[in-house]
Amino acid sequence: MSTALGTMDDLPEDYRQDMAAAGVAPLWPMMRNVLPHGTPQPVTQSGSWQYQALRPLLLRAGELTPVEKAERRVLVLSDPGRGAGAMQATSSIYLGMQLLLPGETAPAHVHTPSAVRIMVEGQGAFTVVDGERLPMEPGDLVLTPGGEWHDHGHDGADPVVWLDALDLPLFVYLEGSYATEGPLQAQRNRPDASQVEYLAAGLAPSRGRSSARRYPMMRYPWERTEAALRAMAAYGDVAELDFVNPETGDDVLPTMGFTAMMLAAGEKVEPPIKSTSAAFHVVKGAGRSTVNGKVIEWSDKDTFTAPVFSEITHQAETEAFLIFVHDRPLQTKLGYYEERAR
Ligand code: GTQ
Repeated sequence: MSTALGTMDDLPEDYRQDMAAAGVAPLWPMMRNVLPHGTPQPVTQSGSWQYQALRPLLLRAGELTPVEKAERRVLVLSDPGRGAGAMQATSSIYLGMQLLLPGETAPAHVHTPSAVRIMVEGQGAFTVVDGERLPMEPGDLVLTPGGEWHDHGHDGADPVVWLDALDLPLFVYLEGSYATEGPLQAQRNRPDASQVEYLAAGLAPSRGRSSARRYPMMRYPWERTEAALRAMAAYGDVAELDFVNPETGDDVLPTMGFTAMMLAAGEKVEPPIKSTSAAFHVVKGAGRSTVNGKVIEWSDKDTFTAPVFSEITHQAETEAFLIFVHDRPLQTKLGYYEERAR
């Protein structure tokens, strides 16, 4: 096994210039940068965002920038490891807090990345995806898969805020990110599929009559998620539930996965070290988490992140509900998802 690899300084200046002129570079001085031993060396650093600090900034954006001038009125949560202005929260996950004021409309568009909304505050907003009107109530998870037309509207009386999670960094990296704008969609006169075809877990439209869509259910109402977590906790099970496609049982999207978790007051959990990066959003409750030694105090509507291979501990002070976004679906497809004992 090689230990000390040759460096750039070992090479004569004229050879370095000739390589650069020929458009090549030696691998060996860079080998450990691109292939470090044992674990990756993430650029991402754990970040945390208190909702009480973001909320006034968002409302100010509402005064300063009309939605027509923004298309999407969003404050992006920038990874501290990449610095101010970073358009990503982890290597693969983009997070943004989006504000919609009463009566506003965010115009229809379609893009290659997928988006998921976790509703944070306010009543009366909705997203229309491929003609299906998806109501957005606090804690709801709403999917906007890549390639599906979507626009947002707001019939309520108070500002509405939600957290956007997108696989945008991947698409930017692949030079595959783009959007197309279009007219507002006509809405089908029918409640969304979570209230009709997929009203109950374990029941799906009869195979003879339906040909399942790729994304059959695009809204996961919070009250059902909370009830299911409470039932598991009441019987002593680890109260963690993955959001899945009700037809296939697969993760809801090809790249990003979403997991809801409940912690009882005082409960402490130490999950294994995972190869995924993650973002945690506190639906309600208070507690503290440690990410690679950094202590993050959290309460209602706060958000924090963890880079790949983080050592994470969660400790709830009150009963707490969190939803976390991770890239396990992508890593599983690429064949390298991994968990390690701590
Ligand atoms: O709501 O469609 O945070 O297109 C970033 C890009 C939200 C959206 C974002 C988007 C959207």
